[in-house]
Amino acid sequence: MKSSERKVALTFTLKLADDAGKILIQQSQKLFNKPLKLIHKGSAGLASEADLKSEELVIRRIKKKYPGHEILAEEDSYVRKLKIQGPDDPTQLTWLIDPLDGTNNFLNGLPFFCVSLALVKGTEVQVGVVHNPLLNETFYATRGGGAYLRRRLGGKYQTKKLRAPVVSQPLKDALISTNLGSSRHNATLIRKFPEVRAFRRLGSAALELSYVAAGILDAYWEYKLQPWDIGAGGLICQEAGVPISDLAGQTFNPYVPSVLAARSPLYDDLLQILTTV
Ligand code: LIP
Repeated sequence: MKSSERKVALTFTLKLADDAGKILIQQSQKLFNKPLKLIHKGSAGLASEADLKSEELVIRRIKKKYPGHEILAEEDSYVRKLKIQGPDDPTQLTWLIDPLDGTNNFLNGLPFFCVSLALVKGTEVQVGVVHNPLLNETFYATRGGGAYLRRRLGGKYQTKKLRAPVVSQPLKDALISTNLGSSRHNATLIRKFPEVRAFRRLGSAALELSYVAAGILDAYWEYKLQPWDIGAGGLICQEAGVPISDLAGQTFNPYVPSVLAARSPLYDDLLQILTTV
């Protein structure tokens, strides 16, 4: 993909994420007074009217602008019972769509959720946008073009380039987000984990990765994720220069369901702990 094509795709994706975010705000207003219709997806969790409406807009716009591209969207893939795997063709262009990442937060009224959109060639993410409509914060990146955070605060727009912080802060001072405590983590890991400043469990993989890229969190890892959870946030980390891989230390690939992102040199310490405990 040419850099000019990535730029066009980025402009399109930023607008799309913003419009999908407006749907989430409307749905959040509706949720204030009455519950939304829910879909129970078993082990795949919950979805709501908000997820469906946001996803419907995103798919419709992508199909119109890029009719030749593949689409892998969270709710649609559940309905179509798609087997989630990477493409055989390394040149295939696929959109990874999470119309509402942090559904549980959203439904409980916890204001930490986003729209996460990524365009991937083969298994290599080309464009990624993570938009938090409540905070008006958008993290975005293009392959080779850097990662950025744009926000609107008090009516003023600010944009900054994200660069991996080089701080030799020890693990005991790190602020880490992970789903420690869920059944996906074994009890031994929790018991044996060295002292850290604090653990968080924020509930939106896309935002958590973006927060590591921005230096807001020192590290994030999680197991059993889906490509639409980590595609955009993964590229944002890579472009910010933050080390990211799967939990076996292999190069980041959105189709591999585990992820570890941490600023250097914590990344090495954490990988060591997570692969040996
Ligand atoms: C969720 C993630 C969350 C993770 C869940 C789920 P959803 O995405 O971002 O952090 O723990 O497994 O995938 O379902 O809210 O879009």
